[in-house]
Amino acid sequence: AVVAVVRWRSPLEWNGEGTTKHFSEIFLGRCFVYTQIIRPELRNKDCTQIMAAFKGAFISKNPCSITKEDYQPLIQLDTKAVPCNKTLFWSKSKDLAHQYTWVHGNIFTLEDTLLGYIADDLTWCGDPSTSEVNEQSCPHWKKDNCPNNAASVFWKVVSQKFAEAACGVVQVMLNGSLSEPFYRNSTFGSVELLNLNPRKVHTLQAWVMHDIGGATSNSCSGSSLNELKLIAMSRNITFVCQDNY
Ligand code: N1C
Repeated sequence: AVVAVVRWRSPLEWNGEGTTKHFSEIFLGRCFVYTQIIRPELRNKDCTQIMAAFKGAFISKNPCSITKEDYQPLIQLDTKAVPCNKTLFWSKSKDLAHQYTWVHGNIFTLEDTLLGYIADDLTWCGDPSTSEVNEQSCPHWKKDNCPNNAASVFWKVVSQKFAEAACGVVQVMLNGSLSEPFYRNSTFGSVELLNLNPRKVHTLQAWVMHDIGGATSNSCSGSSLNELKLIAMSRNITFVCQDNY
């Protein structure tokens, strides 16, 4: 007799942390908190449909070959844009930026929008051999040489959309304690800055933050901020910089 040996293929092992435990419950919980409580004008959004579109981008796929197109069905479900003059970008200053928008109440980072709010601090990936998320491990972009992993591509896609939608004056909070507060390869430098629409955005205002009680600095006159200024100016966007805001 011929015996077919069907081997169960277990998910590949990667060097990064696996999908956040209780991913689906956290996803739905955050989606309902956002659409029912934080922005009740979104109360008719279908969180189950949003999660299905999100998972559809990476479930059952090679987690290192995710494309921007994979996230298009999800992006199309999120329609609400931030009002003009209310967009805040940040780079290497996430916690402070979020504390600021939380206290201020009327200025928005990407994590104050639906998709950013849901995905913030979560990890996720799939595997070609199953239709489940991989809770064991996910690719580490560097250690696994995997730039096109599910999370990195997601942040690229949503950051691009967030920047394209911005209008009026836009703000960016930078970390003045770093030698390069503006870093060209960051998401802000490589995606958001280049996707601002100069027909809609007239001014980019940088706030360079420093540790309270620490030394003040003059980063605005340094070479890193000058590089940002030149890129903004070449794109016909007025650049304003303020140290120690
Ligand atoms: O690479 P960065 O910062 O410059 O990206 C920040 C920039 C912000 O203005 C956001 O609009 O890009 C957007 N963004 C997020 O909102 C975000 N939330 C969580 C980009 N990345 C985001 N993350 C995760 O932090 C993601 O895993 C990414 O790789 C880091 C980038 O943080 P950074 O280097 O401080």
